[in-house]
Amino acid sequence: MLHERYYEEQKKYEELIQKENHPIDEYNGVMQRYENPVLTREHAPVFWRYDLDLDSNPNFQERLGINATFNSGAIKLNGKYYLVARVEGADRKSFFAVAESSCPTEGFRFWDYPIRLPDIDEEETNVYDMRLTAHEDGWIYGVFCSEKKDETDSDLSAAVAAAGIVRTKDLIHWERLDNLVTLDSPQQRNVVLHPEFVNGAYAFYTRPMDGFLDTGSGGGIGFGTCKDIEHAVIQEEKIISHRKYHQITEAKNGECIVPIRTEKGWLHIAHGVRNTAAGLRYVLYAYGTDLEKPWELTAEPSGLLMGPRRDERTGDVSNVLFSNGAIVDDDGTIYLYYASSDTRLHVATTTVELLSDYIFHTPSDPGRSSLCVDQRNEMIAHNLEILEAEAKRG
Ligand code: M1P
Repeated sequence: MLHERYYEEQKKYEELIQKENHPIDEYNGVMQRYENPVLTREHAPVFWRYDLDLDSNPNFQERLGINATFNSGAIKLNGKYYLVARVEGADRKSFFAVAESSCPTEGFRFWDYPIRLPDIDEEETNVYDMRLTAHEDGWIYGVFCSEKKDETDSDLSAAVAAAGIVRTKDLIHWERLDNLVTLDSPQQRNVVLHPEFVNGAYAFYTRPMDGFLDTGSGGGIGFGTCKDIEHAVIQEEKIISHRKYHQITEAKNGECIVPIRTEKGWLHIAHGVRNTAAGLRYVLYAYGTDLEKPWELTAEPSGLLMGPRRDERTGDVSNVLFSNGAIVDDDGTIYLYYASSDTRLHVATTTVELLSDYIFHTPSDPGRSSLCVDQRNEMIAHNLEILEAEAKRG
């Protein structure tokens, strides 16, 4: 026998999973948002949260609450769409769980059990933000943040972030490899594995940091290679997408998704962070790199691709858009899974063609208000000529 409330909660859960999702009425020619989040805390199965045993839980209380489901890796396998989400328990610890759907924009349902990662370090306190790379070597790699307390610092919140690495073929069996070592950077977060060998080596996008929160002297998104993925050591990181004064990346930035191969070069989506009186503001931006030399920047569109809008602005860590997963479908549609305010996960779509157009044809940030006005006025003047000619044509 089950508590009567179980049936109500289970009904709400099923209704949520089966809810349709539609594009919203907002246009910019690049990214199309959808009305409903694809994962929320309510997507966690009832049996993850409640003890269903009437003897030990006669009042049907939530025993192991879920606080949020957000930053998610993404991959398509055998015709199904998979998200490896960051699920945060009420206890503040994050873990990974696979959600599956036959539709990329709705219907995601968590598998019965969260992922049990091989536990290789008893000091590892928290794990989060897994990027999934289907590598040309045949493995699917998951690169994530592995966090532990900094015992050398008397500040109770001091921590050390490193890039943990796992690999799988089926999202069920996971093999844990050594954490990434970067000789020049004491801490790492937002590390992404490039999907192809580069000059015969594995290549990583890194985010060198001096400390846990501040990137300090870390200049932006780095690029480094290593021969041995099982004991990955990067000798040197070259900065490819720089933090810049008074731009969206001023405080820090980080690679979001696995870069997308096109004939014109690699398409990248990253996050940029600036400081404000209300705290840090995280937005998504895009850039392009050379096909043969992915460490060479070839296009740097001005400003943000997506920033927090409407309900996305508020949550546990407000004013944050963050992404660590996208799926490029067979027809060229890109499903970008992005989280808002460290609370819930959304989807937005574009195509390889549209994102490529955006990256390679959006002008760069000229760096100063005066030059930005010149840049805009030049476009306005040209547009007014076009409109005038059109008006004359009747
Ligand atoms: O809280 C916003 C984000 O903060 C971190 O990202 P970054 O290292 O760039 O500051 C991560 O903890 C991320 O999970 C989180 O969404």
